[in-house]
Amino acid sequence: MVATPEKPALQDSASISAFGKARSTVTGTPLSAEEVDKIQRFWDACNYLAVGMIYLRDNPLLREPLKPEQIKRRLLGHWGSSPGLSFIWTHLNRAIKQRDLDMIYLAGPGHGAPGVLGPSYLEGTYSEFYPDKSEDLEGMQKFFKDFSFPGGIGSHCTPEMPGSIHEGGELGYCLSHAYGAAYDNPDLIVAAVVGDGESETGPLATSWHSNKFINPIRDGAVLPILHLNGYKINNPTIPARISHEELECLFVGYGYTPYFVEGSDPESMHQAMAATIDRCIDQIKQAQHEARSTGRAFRPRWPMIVLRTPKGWTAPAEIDGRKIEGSWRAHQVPMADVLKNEAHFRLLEQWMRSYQPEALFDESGKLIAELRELAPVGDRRMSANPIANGGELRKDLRLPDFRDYKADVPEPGQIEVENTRPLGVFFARRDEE
Ligand SMILES: Cc1ncc(C[n+]2csc(CCOP(=O)(O)OP(=O)(O)O)c2C)c(N)n1
Repeated sequence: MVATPEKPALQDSASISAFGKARSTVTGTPLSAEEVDKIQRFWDACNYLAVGMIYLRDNPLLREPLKPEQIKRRLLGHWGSSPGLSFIWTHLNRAIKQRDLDMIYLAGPGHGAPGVLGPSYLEGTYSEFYPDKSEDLEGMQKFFKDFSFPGGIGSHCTPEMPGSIHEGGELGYCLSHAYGAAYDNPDLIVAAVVGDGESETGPLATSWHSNKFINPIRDGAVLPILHLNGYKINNPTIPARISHEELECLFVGYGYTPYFVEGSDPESMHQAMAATIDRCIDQIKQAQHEARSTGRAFRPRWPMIVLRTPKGWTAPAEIDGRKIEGSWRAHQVPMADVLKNEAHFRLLEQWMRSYQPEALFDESGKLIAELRELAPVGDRRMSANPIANGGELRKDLRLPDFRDYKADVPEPGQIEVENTRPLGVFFARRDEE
């Protein structure tokens, strides 16, 4: 008998750290030091708002020392996903501005709504839709207080949220919705953030294959971004526990070109993310140009990004000796006992002040102009894009009168008619009209 040669065991990635300087497939430093600084501060503002929404009901810019009565009685919301979601948003904004892109954003982990509501408020869109949440101290206070409050702002990316076509409460449908939006929308790029936990659901695991149905001439593009923050509530995710090679092969097998961006050091992560998004947009535009100029609808190997960061990125590293940033404990409210624990209460204030709100917002409470300039304007804002704002592009359905397709039934049980055939005729006529 011939002995089977021993295969080397697959490397386990439990040791792949989400921390440290950026490691990325695309290298390069496309940003100036000034751009890195501004992007960082815009993201700080997003993170500040996310924490504020989860914890505060008053004193929104901490203009006075925090008091217990300014904390919400019931703390509800998800911090863990939020910093990654707003990090991605901030970087997509740069690409939109630079290239005048028509782009929308879907947050698969829709429970990370604070990470999407924040940028939408900073871009001014939220206040345009909801004038009581104005861009000043008073508006920010209402914005914080109403988050996850009965009758107020939903804790997930609800339909009422400007720019949201995907709620994300039931995990699994992000890519299906994203591809649905891209079909027949040739100029649109749909950025679709998929949670690594979400990626384990049946619907999501199947929907990677939707890239097979994209026609690069007639349809827009989807840019999937796997948000690999390692945990799904209390457990590690499978994508975070397989080797780099296996993960890469998985997405190559699905027909994508995967680009990795991994780490936590802000400066190098900003450079890596900017360089990677630039590459992805170049690749999308190149494929579309090739198909549209030749009339050949081939299937490109569309780009996708794997973003590995600590869960709850920028939260306190540890509380009472227990890891928070980069751990499952960051999933929801990292310190749910701030009203009972004085040390945690102080730590919350310290955490919020670490984003330096006084340098991000002006006297009135509005984001300072030099940071506001980072966001696109008008309909180019992902939060204001008409494609993602219910009712703005409403068209009447072309519907012939269904009564014209009815089956005549003179007496019960006398005739046999299929239901699908008349329905097919109905649809065919509808398309003719
Ligand atoms: C279909 C479904 N199953 C379970 C849940 C409960 N749930 C809410 S958040 C979450 C973890 C999601 O993890 P991930 O997608 O990685 O998002 P993140 O870690 O960024 O919060 C789970 C399992 C859900 N919302 N939907």
